[in-house]
Amino acid sequence: MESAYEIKGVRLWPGWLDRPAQEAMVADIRAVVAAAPLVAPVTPGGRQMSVRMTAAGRLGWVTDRKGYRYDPQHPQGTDWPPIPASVLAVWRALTGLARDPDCCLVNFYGEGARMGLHQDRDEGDFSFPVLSISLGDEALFRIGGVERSDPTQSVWLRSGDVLLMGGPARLAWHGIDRLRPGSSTLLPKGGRLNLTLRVVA
Ligand code: MD6
Ligand code: FE
Repeated sequence: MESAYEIKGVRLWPGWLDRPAQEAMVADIRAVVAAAPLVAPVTPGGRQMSVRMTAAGRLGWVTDRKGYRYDPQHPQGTDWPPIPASVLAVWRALTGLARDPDCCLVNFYGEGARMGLHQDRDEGDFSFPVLSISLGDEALFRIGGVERSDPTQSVWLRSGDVLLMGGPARLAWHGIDRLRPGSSTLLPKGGRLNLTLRVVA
């Protein structure tokens, strides 16, 4: 692993997961997706998001015409599968918290997918951080401040990188501008998985 560093108050651990750990985690996420299939979410405003999404844990974050919310069930009407132990281990190691996350949101980026600048603020208790794990193709992450108009910086997230948004950076605006297709061999058909772990309270 390279050494950890901070960018705009966000802590980054480049290469926290080595290749075997990444492969094991992908296998665990495949099992999650088998139980809770990826869906193409629609924003409350009716726009199709370019990522496909599912979740694990007590609650999953969903969006549709009715709004953004945490829901105890997948849109298909089943409970979400449990958060894999491999994923919980990263949360426990890097947050040091006794409290486990309620939600592991799973975002899949195919070619051309992106994530507009946003804040994660549907959780209800911002004293807990959000932890993010990147798997597969490299992605250009943009991070700003707590005001939408604050200046931003960009960093390429690579497979195995882990990022923690906590403290003053918890409500920072952030997004994914683009992927670098073909930059990783982790997912045989390409693309990127991003896992975000949240305490919903
Ligand atoms: C992504 N990440 O990396 C998008 N949210 O694909 C996020 O939206 C995110 O990296 C909250 C905390 C950390 C993140
Ligand atoms: Fe986010």
